Amino acid sequence: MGQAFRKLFDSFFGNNEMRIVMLGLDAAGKTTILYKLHNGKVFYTVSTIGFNVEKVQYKNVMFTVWDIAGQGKLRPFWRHFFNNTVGLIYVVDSLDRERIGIAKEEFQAIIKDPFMLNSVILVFANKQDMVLPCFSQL
Ligand SMILES: Nc1nc2c(ncn2[C@@H]2O[C@H](COP(=O)(O)OP(=O)(O)O)[C@@H](O)[C@H]2O)c(=O)[nH]1
Ligand SMILES: [Mg+2]
Repeated sequence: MGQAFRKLFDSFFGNNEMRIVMLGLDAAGKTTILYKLHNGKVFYTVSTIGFNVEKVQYKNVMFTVWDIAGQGKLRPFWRHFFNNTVGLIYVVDSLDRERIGIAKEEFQAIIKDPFMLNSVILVFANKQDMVLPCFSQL
């Protein structure tokens, strides 16, 4: 997965500085993906509104990552992060069938935000390595 991600980013992005937000429900795999971009340096900031934000610089791309709570509590604060972002990576845990509806609702709310209207969007169906063994048992 890490190799594929690195190749994707290397081919898409030039040298301009840009900001990308990576969002998803907790345990979707966001932090793991960040660490797979292993040239980057991950640092954490605890914001005043009480949730953890991770940031990593990979080449010329600054990623800001946080968990979507699923109850819309953080929505009023999104615009502080969405401003000036060129893209959204929305990470979904392909195994988490129970919360797929919540993941969908949150995604729809995010892409309706006025700051996201011109953003490029990637929905990353994570944990595919676990999905295939499930299918083979059917
Ligand atoms: N099988 C599998 N597990 C993964 C994958 N990505 C992340 N995980 C696991 O999912 C759990 C949550 O990952 P984490 O990166 O902390 O999720 P976050 O809350 O979105 O940052 C951890 O136990 C990871 O090892 C993947 O592609 N496949
Ligand atoms: Mg995390």
